[in-house]
Amino acid sequence: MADPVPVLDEIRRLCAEALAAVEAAGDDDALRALESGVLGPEAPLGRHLKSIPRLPPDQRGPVGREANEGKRAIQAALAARRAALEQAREARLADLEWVDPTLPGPVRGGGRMHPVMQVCRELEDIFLGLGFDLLDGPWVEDEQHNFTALNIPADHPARDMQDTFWLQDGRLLRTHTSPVQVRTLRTQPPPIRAVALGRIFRHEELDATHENTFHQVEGLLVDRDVSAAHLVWVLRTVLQELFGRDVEVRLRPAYFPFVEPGFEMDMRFRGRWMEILGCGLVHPGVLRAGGLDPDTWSGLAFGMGVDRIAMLRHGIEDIRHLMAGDLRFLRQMARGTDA
Ligand code: FA5
Repeated sequence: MADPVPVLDEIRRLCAEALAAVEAAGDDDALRALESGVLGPEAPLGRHLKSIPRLPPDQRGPVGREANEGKRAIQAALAARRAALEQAREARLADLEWVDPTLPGPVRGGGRMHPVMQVCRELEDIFLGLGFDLLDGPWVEDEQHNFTALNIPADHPARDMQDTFWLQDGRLLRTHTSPVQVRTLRTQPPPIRAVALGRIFRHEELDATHENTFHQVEGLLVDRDVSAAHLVWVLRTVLQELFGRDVEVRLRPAYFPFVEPGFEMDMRFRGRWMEILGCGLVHPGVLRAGGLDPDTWSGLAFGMGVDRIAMLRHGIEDIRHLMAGDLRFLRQMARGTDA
């Protein structure tokens, strides 16, 4: 029969050791190991608890009380330690997530506007200032809008002037912005004063002034008694706004089936002439295709190569730089961080 005093001392010692170990435990795993190592049925304290029924009746009370109180104290210490560890973990996470909104933000390289887009925005501003509306048209067009309604029927040699990317369904990538003329005539009553800026596509042989993907600004003005003098005034005003007073341009007669008369305008660049636009007075057949009576209405139209304007603007010697996407090149023409 065991002497109760040494048993009680041993239980107290076991409990004190267990409580100290719980206090020192650094994580959940350590707490779990302690729990089974101290309170499990095969652990010393567990064995004492199990032995209570076999003790003499006068010892059962004190040993049982001591062992059960110790067990409860250890369980409470385990729960408290678990809660403290969890709190510390949350505090660490909160520390990591803490943001000081008063600190300056990270410095990022700002975007820059592409030189062609810079010219597009400037042209938009100038035309808006002259009272023109801004229009848009689809890149994928049909033959009717791109050619037929512009007086270029299927067998017309003028189709060869704009080598075309055809889609399998018979549609095409627009070869100029002039289809927007057709769309506008069909949907807007005159008087009309509108421009459309956008991307166009031609199956071109590439060189320093010819790309296969480039941009045009199409202009259309329809009113009564529109003359070539109005055309020249609009173009000269726009170019002077863009380049200043000393712009040197020349107008040459040219053939486009959708205007009559038709012209091309060149601008002096590095001592040579560079063609920048086609223009003319809207052909009566185009007005008629748009539902207007050519005896009442007349119009002027032009299509300007925006990429070539960007070349003149920045002194770029080869148009192929513009769509090549080389940032070292583009950064030289960067304007601000307003892109
Ligand atoms: C046309 O595209 C006509 N639609 C313009 C027009 C509109 C005439 C309204 C009359 C009335 P053209 O093919 O010439 O015309 O092109 C017009 C301008 O686009 C040219 O003057 C040139 O500045 C530019 N351009 C033409 N082909 C290319 C190319 N491959 N790469 C870069 N720019 C080009």
